[in-house]
Amino acid sequence: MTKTQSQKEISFEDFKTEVLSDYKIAITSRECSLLGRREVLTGKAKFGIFGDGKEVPQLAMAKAFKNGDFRSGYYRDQTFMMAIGKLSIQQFFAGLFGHSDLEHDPMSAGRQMGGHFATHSLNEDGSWKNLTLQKNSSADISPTAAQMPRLLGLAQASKIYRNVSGIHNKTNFSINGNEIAWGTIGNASTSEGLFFETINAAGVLQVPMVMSVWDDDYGISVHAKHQTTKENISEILKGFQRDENVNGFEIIRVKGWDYPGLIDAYQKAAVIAREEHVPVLIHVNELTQPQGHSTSGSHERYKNADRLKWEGEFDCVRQMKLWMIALDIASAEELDEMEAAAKKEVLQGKKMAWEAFVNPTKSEQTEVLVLLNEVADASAIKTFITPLINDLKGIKEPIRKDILSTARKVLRLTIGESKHKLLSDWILNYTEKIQPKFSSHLFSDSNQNVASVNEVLPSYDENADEVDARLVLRDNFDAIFSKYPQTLIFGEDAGAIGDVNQGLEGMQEKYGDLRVADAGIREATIVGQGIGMAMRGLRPIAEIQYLDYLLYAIQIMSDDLATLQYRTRGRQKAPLIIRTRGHRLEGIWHSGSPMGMIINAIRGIHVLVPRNMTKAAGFYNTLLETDEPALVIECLNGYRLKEKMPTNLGDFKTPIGDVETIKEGTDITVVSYGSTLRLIEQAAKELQAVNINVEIIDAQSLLPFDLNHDIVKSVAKTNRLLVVDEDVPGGASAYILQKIVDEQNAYRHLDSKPQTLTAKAHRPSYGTDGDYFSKPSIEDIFEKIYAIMHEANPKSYPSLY
Ligand SMILES: Cc1ncc(C[n+]2csc(CCOP(=O)(O)OP(=O)(O)O)c2C)c(N)n1
Ligand SMILES: [Mg+2]
Repeated sequence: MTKTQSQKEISFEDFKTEVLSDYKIAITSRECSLLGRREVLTGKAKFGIFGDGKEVPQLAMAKAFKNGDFRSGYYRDQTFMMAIGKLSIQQFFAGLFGHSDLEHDPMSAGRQMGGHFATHSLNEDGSWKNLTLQKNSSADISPTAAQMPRLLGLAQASKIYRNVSGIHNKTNFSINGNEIAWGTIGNASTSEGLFFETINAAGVLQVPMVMSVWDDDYGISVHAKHQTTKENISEILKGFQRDENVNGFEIIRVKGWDYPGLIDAYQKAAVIAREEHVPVLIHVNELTQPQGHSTSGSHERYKNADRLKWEGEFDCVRQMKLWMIALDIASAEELDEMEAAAKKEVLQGKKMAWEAFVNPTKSEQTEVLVLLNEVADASAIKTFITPLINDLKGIKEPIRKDILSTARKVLRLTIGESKHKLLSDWILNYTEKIQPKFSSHLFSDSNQNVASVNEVLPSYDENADEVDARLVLRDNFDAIFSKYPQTLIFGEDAGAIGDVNQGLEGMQEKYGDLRVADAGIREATIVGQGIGMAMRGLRPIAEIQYLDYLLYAIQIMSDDLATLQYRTRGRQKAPLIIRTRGHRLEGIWHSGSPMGMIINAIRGIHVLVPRNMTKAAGFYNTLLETDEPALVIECLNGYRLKEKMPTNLGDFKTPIGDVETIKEGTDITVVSYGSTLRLIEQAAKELQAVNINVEIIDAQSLLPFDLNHDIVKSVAKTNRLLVVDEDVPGGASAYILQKIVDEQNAYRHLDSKPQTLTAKAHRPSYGTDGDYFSKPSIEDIFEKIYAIMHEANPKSYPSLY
């Protein structure tokens, strides 16, 4: 009896200690929110969005969260991050101030506003850490519900690791697929399509995902009655509930201020997800927002007195405190003392974060002031410079903009003076040192980036047969799947029938339906699956059936995938390959080539536009040797054209960022890519007959573009330039023109106006005539080039019209 009693006592003691330690995290987090808001209102930080009112459920989630698990959440989760030991007080404030040093703000090095959390999956050199030894959070982004698509992939990775054998280096990422992906979302954000798309897909895929909805009845000022049918997300998702006969979700509802209830809910959810690989939805309701949505407004404007009173009473931290007192875990006085201590600690942490933030800039200010005084002393117009110096000197806590803009203003005043060079050197050095803090890591800096891969030409048997080009792709995919066990492909019709153009024919039979899989019609989450799985060490290829439907996924590519390396300053990566097919075929939604929109939306992802399937296959082979994301657009009208079958399948590599001259010529340089090149080749033959000798360059990759500046060398020879594509006027052709004329300085060599020839501004019309009157035709290309030659030499090339 005593033994049992003492065991019980010991366990009660342990329990007490654990609860008190949780409470300490909750009040520390709350204090950070309160002080954080004040820092914004006094002008030290620019914007604040905090996790107050959501503390207690996050403690429960953290308890169930294990090493190897991943979070994909949003800006309310500071308490969770603190509870898993990945966010200190000082780091919280460094993020709020926008400290551009990763040592201080490990979430994004000041690139994201505070409240956007991340852990480091990568070492400084871009290599993977062992993710099973740490708790992981994918990097948050601001667009509501945009954390959802990747959540699906983070969860699916566990399923792949558990069920697919032979994956290399698996133990760095998974231990038998036991990892859960934990999603968090606000109640209002569940109105987004991405939320519903993800929920449905997770139910279909049966992946270990625990989805928490933090429900505070509001989305900024908009009440649940405008957001959610029946004002209740778990009620309307009831149909997803699994039963003995059919798969689905486990759905749990719990009050956000009920600490023991929350702990039970999260423990239960974790077992279901981890062991059974069944997704769980936890609807956490009755949450509050003690300080309103963010620092940009006050909630008294839209919450009535009753609501505000209720929020005060049911504040989850207050309720936890009352519960602790009722259970005799601590007295009110003891808890008050804890709160006072937490307040002090937070204040101290904030001070340290502020000093660390301003001290480097203060010493830069001192340095530039010494220099500026020297420049002023030697200047004939010292009286004009001194006020600028005094203004800078007067700033107690300068930012870098103050320093640099003063130096640059003084520079203009000292042209021709003795110290001018000293100052200009300083400005250049300073900019070179500081600019990367804001601009580095758009792409991978590692030794596996695209620049690290050299071209390997396809090799051929002497009597190699010409085959349907889709077979080159198919056989190359076969080589890829056997060479890289961590690769998998999925998309609409990609599985059983082997894609709509049979580029994956037979692959599912050979490699199984986890590695070659059909997916629902849900482009955004197909890409999301890819992002999440790539973040966990797999090499997914997400297939989007047609380029025109990439628009459904462009948001997530732009907001999530393209920014991932950048927004974590190189501490997370998702080397996802997105495969699609496009350019001209038939009608508005099967002929699109909206390349300008794409390349401008997804800086941070490589965009590759192979002209045939051998080139495309070579890009896949290259990409699998790199650690960067890319979009590969195959030519929709090229699958049945004939190409020779290479012998080195899986090994030949198309270089990224290299152009290829596919026909040499002397009169004009024509730059294009993709399907259009075949028309240009035909037009060039016809132009040869009238003595116009065209040089044709295949850009091959739009991002990056002609890294060696080979096109300008061609223009230097021909002195004329035409860019042709199937995009709208001013689309990708304008980008290409800017690259060549502006960046490569081709204007110096031009004897004729550089021009573009594009599709019409409208979507391409249906049928052969629709194509002829919508997209550039062989005649259009012939005549455009002829007109340029006519203008240059009307005698030799008399006007056609
Ligand atoms: C796509 C998109 N639209 C609008 C916004 C602006 N916005 C930021 S938070 C928010 C409300 C979110 O409410 P909820 O999901 O309930 O989360 P809460 O802040 O209440 O925790 C809105 C509309 C955004 N960030 N992204
Ligand atoms: Mg809300």
